[in-house]
Amino acid sequence: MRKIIYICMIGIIALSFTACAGNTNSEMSPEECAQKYGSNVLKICNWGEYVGENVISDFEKKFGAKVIYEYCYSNEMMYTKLASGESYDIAVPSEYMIERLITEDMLQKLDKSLIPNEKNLLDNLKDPDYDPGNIYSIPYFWGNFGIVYNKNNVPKDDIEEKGYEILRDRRYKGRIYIYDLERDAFAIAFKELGYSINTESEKEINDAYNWLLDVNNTMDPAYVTDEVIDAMANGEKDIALMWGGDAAYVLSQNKDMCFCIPKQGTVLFFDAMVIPKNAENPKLAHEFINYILTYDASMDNSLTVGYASPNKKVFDELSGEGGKYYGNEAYIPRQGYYKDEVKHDNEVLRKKLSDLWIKVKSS
Ligand code: N2P
Repeated sequence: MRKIIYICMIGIIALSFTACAGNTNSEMSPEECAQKYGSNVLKICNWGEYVGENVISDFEKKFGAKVIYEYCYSNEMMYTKLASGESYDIAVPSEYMIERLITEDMLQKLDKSLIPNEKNLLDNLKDPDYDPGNIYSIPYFWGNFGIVYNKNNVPKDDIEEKGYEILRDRRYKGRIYIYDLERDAFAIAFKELGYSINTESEKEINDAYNWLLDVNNTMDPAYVTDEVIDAMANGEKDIALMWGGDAAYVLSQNKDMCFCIPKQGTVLFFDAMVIPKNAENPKLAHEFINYILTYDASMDNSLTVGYASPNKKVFDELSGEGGKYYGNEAYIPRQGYYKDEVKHDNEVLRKKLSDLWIKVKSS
């Protein structure tokens, strides 16, 4: 079991970690924090199972801060919260949502003089297409989408040959988990059919819809979010579509589990920290971004949840010989494969996929 317990209550749970005034480990008192940053409260919106065991409490101790930490389980949910005026100091959307938030003028430009640890980033995460120059965002985790499978029940050769088509192999009926995110579920259908995950073609979207419909109607899949992590670590089903980081954790817990990134291509994603326009404590938000890029916080993050670190030293150590994720193919994102793609914001997909995904799941 992960130490961070997954709690699901209509998808959203707010946890408040209150700094203990007078804590002897504090480097800054809450009063000093409030004086320096204007307030000692920092409100964060992040994915579930996505932060190191001590990352928040250490930040609170070091800066005398009180962190209010809310979970979001999709980019669309994050967007809805921000667009409805809810105020966060930090949010951690994926690249395609960052594109949308920039276009809609919902983010603050970062003050790089407050983020000297930006120098710790891996080279390939600097100056990304979705935010040239990292003007609005600093990477938090990155990785692939792929298939976790139980090697005792699903032959390696078979899954490597079939890729996503394994999801329609009747031998695995009722033995499959599908991650409940519309852009990613459609992405695997697009890839299986040889299309771009960013297609705007009505025919291609319709073909992908029919493919997913067929999987739904013939294979009896279970649609899940983060509960899939412990379920696969416990070997409850044979096949699961999962994020690389969650998969890395599963593989580190259960030696029967393997990870396959299909030859049809997959999603390469980048989740990054942004400061929304209406943030109430942007100064402390900059401090948090800088803190996440430290060796200790980055190490705790990746060690706890298994996602690839944006911090070069941490990434190299964990994936290198002797590192916790050495040889763990789920931790190290596949780069440079010609069929892999990064999602882009696209109005056509945005409008259609949400409706079609509901139809798939309720068919
Ligand atoms: C789930 C985190 C998913 C992040 N634990 C993918 N962007």
